[in-house]
Amino acid sequence: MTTVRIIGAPTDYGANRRGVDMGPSAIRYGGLADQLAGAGVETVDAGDLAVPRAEERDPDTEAPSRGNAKFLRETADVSRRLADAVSDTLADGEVPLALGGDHSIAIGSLVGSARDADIGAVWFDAHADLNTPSTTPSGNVHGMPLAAALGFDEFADTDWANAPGLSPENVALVGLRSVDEAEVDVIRDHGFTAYTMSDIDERGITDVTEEAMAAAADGTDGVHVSLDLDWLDPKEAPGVGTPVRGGVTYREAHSAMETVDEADCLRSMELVEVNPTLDQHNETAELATELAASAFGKRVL
Ligand code: 5AB
Ligand code: MN
Ligand code: MN
Ligand code: MN
Repeated sequence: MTTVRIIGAPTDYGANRRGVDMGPSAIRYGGLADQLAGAGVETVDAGDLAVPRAEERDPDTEAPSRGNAKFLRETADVSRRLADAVSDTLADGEVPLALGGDHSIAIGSLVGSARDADIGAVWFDAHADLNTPSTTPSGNVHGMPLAAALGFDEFADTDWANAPGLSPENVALVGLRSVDEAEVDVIRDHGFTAYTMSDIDERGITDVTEEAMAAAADGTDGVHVSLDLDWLDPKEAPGVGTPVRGGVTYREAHSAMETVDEADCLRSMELVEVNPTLDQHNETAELATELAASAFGKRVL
């Protein structure tokens, strides 16, 4: 029987909106353990990583080599500890499920998941998250985690990002609809597999997700699935800091997660960007728990 280890990472250093640090509580309260039980997996909850409040820290954007990235030192600290928790979980034969927090936590998840293995990643997100301190339009590190884990630009020489076991040929982005100019060039130049919302419209979510999982898994030891709740349309998932109209529907999202399960190569996963202060009756957090259950095998019949 699969055991899923839940690891909370209540950060908001990487986002432009306070409140995303309450994501792990909201997702647990939204019924994560029950949903996963419904998927027939065992769960253990490792609690939350200790994350100092952003107000007590200096975003420190003046430091050399940090470019315009805010809270990069704090992000490095959380990333190191999350990477250890994720790699320990895998070493114990369990499946890590990290709860954000903002999407910067993906750096720790990916580095930990790729510590002793070659991995792929599928990025379900409205955004590409491929900015770096030199290209970011906002300074927010939640727009950079994929670039960080791949060791682009300033992240190349760090000891906390740049996962050696992850390369762009095994990264697939699904659901793109808000991509910065610099990110468009990066996607074209590095051989990513990338699907916009138009691709999903034309080909259907099942086809696209099957292909994304296959491209990510090819030649690797398994796939990390990163689920940013702003991947969904804001009508379905209002509780996110950077909503973009025109996202996937409730049914498409479930169908994609069922396809993730069927691909049978899920190694690690995270649910990120749930912001309870922007949500309605915790519906975005509840949706996150349902989608995780589908990815771990829950079915109606
Ligand atoms: B999210 C933007 N590309 O870099 C930037 O929600 C938005 O983790 C990033 O996908 C959105 O600031 C980050 C404009
Ligand atoms: Mn996003
Ligand atoms: Mn994201
Ligand atoms: Mn966001």
